[in-house]
Amino acid sequence: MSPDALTVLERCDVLAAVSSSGTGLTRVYLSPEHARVNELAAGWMQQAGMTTWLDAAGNQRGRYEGAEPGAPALLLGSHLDTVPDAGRYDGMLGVLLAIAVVERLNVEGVRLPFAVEVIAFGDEEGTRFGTALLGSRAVAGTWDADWWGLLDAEGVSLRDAFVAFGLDPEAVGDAAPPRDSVIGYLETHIEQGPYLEEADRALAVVSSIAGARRFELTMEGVAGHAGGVPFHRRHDALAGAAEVVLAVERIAREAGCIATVGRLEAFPGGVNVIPGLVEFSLDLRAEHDDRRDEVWAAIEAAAATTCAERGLVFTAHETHSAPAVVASPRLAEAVRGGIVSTGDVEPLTLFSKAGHDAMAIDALTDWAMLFVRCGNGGISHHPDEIVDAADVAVALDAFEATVRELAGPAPSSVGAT
Ligand code: HGY
Ligand code: MN
Ligand code: MN
Repeated sequence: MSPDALTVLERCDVLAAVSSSGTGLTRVYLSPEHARVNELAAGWMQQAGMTTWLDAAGNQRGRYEGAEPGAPALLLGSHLDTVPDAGRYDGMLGVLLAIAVVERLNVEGVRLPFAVEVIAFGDEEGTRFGTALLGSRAVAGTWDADWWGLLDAEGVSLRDAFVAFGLDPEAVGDAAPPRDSVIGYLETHIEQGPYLEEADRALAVVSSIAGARRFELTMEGVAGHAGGVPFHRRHDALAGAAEVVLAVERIAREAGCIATVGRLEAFPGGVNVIPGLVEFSLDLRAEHDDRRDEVWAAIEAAAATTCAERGLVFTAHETHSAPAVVASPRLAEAVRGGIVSTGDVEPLTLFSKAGHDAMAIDALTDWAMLFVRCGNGGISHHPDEIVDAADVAVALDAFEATVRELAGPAPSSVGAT
């Protein structure tokens, strides 16, 4: 087992200990825990021979110069933030594998025809402010000024969180590099699904990433006495919301899309009170945006029927939208070559149902992704998320080979006899 693959896993454990919750792993954008893992990543980047800086959106950046100082850069990266009660490899593994690739180049004194930059994005999940990909959208130059008013669960605005983190909101545009200073983006990430485990393969090339839309939904009825109000007089917001939740599952399954209600809260919340209001979330994804949007229209229609039958009012507020994106054939071919170099002569290609920072970086430059098998049936966004050390080792070799493949044939050493 290569020592650097074991180091990657040890560093995943070090990062997993940096959590805002006493139990489990939760780390959100622009938090003290985010600042701490940025410091750790910066130290490992410096050890790998990189110059480091915190960019204008709070992403931790590192740069390893090419043969010519100031050359355009190949970007490698993933994210350091997590969902609540997360696993320790979603995002973190990709950042640490990127650093390990640079460390290998540095140890050998290899300088490529391009620079290599590693980006540890600060907010891929959107856990704190609801809208996802904030760090990578800043790097892509697609920051939306409307986001400054987004509030977290404590009522802190994104703008105030920037200032508290030591960032200048007016300078957020500085996180985006000039387009001609970047030659592409590569991300290694756990699959977060069961397909590699079922196929008994360690790695795969990603073909495309599902487009996603997220909503905050409400169902409003009339609160009332759980004993005194007969059924025919009820406007039970929770019964109505439950019908919508099941319609979401039915409609998405029939359409071959993926939809999840991850959060639901009934108010006023008394066991002897008919719920008058339900607030719930919707995460909707599909390989093609038009299909996803058709499913959303069908869900809205189903909600309208429920409201008509039960005398309820349904509202929807969209909190996030990211279009489906397709990997660059050029870069995906290099990833495929990297996998082949590890002995897997017919690499699998998978469509990613999970979202990734590459979705945002697609607006800046070409991208490709390398998937790594995760065990336990591919469980993720869960403390039982797990990877096999041997798979991490082969992923590191494949990732390094991909970067070197993009650099072209190794220059023959001058004066060789
Ligand atoms: O939600 C996702 O698919 C990603 O893990 N943020
Ligand atoms: Mn995730
Ligand atoms: Mn992720």
